[in-house]
Amino acid sequence: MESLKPTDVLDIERIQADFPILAREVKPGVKVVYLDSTATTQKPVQVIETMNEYYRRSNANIHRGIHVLAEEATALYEDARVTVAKFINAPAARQIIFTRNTTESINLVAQTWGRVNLNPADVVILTEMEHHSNLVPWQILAAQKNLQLEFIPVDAQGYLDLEVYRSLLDLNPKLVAFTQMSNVLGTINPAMEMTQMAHDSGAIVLIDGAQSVPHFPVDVQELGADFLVFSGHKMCGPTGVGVLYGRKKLLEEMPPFLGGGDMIKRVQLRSFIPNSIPYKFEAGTPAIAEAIGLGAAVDYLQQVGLDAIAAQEQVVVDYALERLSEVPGVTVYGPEAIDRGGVTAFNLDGVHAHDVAQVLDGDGVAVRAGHHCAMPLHDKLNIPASARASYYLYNSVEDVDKLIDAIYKVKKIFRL
Ligand code: C6P
Repeated sequence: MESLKPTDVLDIERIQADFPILAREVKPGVKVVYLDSTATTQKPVQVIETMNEYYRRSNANIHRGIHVLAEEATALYEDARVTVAKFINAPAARQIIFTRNTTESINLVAQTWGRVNLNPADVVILTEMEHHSNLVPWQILAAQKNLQLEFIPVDAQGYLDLEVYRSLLDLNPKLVAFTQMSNVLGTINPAMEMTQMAHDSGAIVLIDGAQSVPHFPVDVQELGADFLVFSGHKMCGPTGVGVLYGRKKLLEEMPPFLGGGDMIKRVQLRSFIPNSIPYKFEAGTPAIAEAIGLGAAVDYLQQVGLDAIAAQEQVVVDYALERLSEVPGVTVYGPEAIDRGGVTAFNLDGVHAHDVAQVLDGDGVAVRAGHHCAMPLHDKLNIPASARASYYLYNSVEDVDKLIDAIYKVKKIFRL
């Protein structure tokens, strides 16, 4: 029996009108139902137009020229930094480093802070639910510096085992790095509590905010994070720009990551003096239009309201969990709706996740299938892959109905 349908919090029709791609028919008469925002989100016209306008009116390199266009481009780029800083309540805009994405931000911390501050036999604590981008950079560093990596286990319900975490802290780790929200289970981890516990044991904390910052209010000062990293493309912004927030003292003490233009104060043939933060970490011409686009994305999200976005996702994920649980043969991974963001990874008995995704695509329902760059988590769940539907501010409860209808079609095709 079909469940009682809840009401959307946001005016989804109005929101969808901001996203031109959502009007697209992916085949004749079939409109896209975009359920892959955890991979990358769609972009509203406000972001597209801001970038368009930048290229039409103000395009120039930044921090270099003194002509009108260069000054305009520089001001727009630096304004975006201020916008992002305010969005996460960073104490100062210079604590915002523009990188390419979350992955680059984590590699930056590993190869600068990590290379200087970590020594053989030092302990780094990660979790079993990390995305590869919060595992591999530490594995590379561990091989370079002979570090000891430890992992907070994920329990059967998709939560981190905080008792084991507590005992791992007895090893006096130098760093704890974890995701605030899992891109597979959707679990929202108790980041503030975990950060406090790490600090009490003297460790530095890096929080992967790739799946949290776009979806609910994140305040770096409240969290107490030493580093917070996220990607523009997962929050209605363009690809090619990401963020590293860091505590001022840490950033100032860290050596540069990449060498080249703009990251220096003075260069001689055999030596250089690094620039101050944030420029020390932004070597070469950055993704100027993209950073400006990210600023516009933040303005857009704030206009809709992060609390309203989170509430909308709660309604949708709650409904999705309920409807998925009614489909015989479907297993959903992760915790209850109350502790999760807008992600539902699942499998259908007897059908590979890729086949599920392919049949869904036939009805315009776009989901991701595979290991979602979290292979160790899939190993732990004892599955090779999962299909994943993920939700954002433009998804309605009707989109969930379309997902469920398409899953029933998979069952019909595979005679289940
Ligand atoms: N997850 C997904 O489909 P990048 O690729 O650098 O912008 O983001 C990496 C990343 C880091 N942490 C988490 C928790 C993530 O979810 C991601 C990206 C996408 O799940 C692409 S693999």
